[in-house]
Amino acid sequence: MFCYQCQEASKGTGCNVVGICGKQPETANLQDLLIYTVKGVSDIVVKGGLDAKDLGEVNHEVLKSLFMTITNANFDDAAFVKDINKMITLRDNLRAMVVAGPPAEAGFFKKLLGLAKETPSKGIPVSSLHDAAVFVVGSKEEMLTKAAGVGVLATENEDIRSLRELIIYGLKGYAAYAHHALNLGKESDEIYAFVYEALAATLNDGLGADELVALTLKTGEYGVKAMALLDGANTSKYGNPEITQVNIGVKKNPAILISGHDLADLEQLLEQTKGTGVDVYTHSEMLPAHYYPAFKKYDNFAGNYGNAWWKQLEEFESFNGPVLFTTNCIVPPKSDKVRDRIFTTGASGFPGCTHIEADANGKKDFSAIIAMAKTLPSPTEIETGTIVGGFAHEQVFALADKVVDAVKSGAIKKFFVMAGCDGRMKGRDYYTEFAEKLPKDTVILTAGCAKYRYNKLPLGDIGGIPRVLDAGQCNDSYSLALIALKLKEVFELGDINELPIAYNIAWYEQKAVIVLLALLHLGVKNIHLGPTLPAFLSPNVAKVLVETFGIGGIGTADEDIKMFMGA
Ligand code: SF4
Ligand code: SF3
Repeated sequence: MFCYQCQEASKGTGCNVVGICGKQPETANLQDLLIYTVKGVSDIVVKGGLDAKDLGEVNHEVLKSLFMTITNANFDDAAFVKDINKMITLRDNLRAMVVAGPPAEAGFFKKLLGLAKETPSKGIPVSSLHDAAVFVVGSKEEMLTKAAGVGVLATENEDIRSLRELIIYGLKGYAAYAHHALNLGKESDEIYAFVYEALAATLNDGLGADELVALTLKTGEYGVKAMALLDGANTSKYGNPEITQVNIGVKKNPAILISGHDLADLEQLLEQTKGTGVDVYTHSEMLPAHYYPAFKKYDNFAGNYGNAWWKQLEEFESFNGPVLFTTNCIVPPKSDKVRDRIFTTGASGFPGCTHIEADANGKKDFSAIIAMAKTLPSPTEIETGTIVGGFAHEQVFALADKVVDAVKSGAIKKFFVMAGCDGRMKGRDYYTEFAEKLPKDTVILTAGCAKYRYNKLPLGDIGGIPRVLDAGQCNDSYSLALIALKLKEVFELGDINELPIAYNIAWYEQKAVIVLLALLHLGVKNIHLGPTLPAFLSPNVAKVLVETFGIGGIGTADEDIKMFMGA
């Protein structure tokens, strides 16, 4: 195995024995092969001139496959073998549409693509397709043998490899966001078309560093579109997030803990637990669900339990009830006792945990989780009180006058965007120290699980404006970008970088990569990224990012605050 897609990459270079995240070598290799297969699908779509609007189910499966390979989403080999087989079947049928030769499976076009009639074969020679579009494997052993030659290291030039992987990791985050939107019935052909374009480009040996740098920026442009799509899907269905006090203590009822990012899954769980005497608590990235008006009507939506994902082993122990993962981040459970209480759905999975599939209408049956909850004790209290959040774009726009006055009067000197991920690395204490030591006339704008490093600190407020404004999940970094653009308009500035906003972002997995690329596309400069720079940036690629965009790492909290405050 070789994997360097996340911030925990072993020795800062890559995991090659077993993942620091707990990913086993075979799982890593199967993930490589799945990505390769999806690249093959993209090669056929692009070279065959197929239109994403005709590709229905293929589009959906491509998103899901990319999503499954995100750090800490899915550790289940059986799920990957099944998905590789599914993607190979789709790939082979697509190929039959564009090359001369035997026809596709009977009914394929109608069944999977929703086409009324078969598209006439374009007759491109099969030899024009990449190996990814034609390779054959049967058993899991054959898959693993094939995987050994198609992973990250198959690209020898380290700069090309770095750029290809930067694009692919961005696409993984992008696919995750597009998949959440899809679960709420929102999709867009241009979002799919870009996945095919970009993945096919990563197979093209004719593309050099300049073309790949351009494609990286285009990935950021599409990242904005994917986040906007998801924002529209969430807010049109559940309303605009509003200022909310979230209970962090516990109630007496037995309960289910829901983690991950998928609001459609949460809605189904709340509907099914309503009136059953079972409460629902959020964990980690699901916390911001409390900010949406639509979920406030559920009396059993009891609060948020615990902290960021990496504390789950101890927090699941004391929660006592079952846990539902809708997405990453899963930490491999150490005891059977906890593992037996974990359920997964969507792109997430863990061997030995029950996986709940949707039926043909997208409905999920959570009755087994509810039944288990009823047999288990209620959660053990680990803290009490409330935390405040809900500062997504519309809520902040509603407060705009107050915010603008505070900036004009000098009550607020600077905003710090500290969005992104949290993680278990000791060096992340930096973010707590940084938040604590920031001057009292500064405000933190946050989103993603990075917030858990400072959202329970008594940082106070400035004239009623809390000093930590939480917009929501990592995808709600989109809100932070909209807020910045709004302030630029209000202050009549020509450049977003003239605003009193500094960017000190924590990253961990690939959703943070698409957020970063989206910010770069919006023209944001001088973003600081920590706790360490990505292992997948080669020295030359890192140099381009530093010279073109002023990307930097982090130092000590004291030095960095001085630097950001311009002292
Ligand atoms: Fe290592 Fe991160 Fe890859 Fe896991 S996802 S194997 S920790 S680089
Ligand atoms: Fe967190 Fe996994 Fe990235 Fe969605 S839950 S931000 S790490």
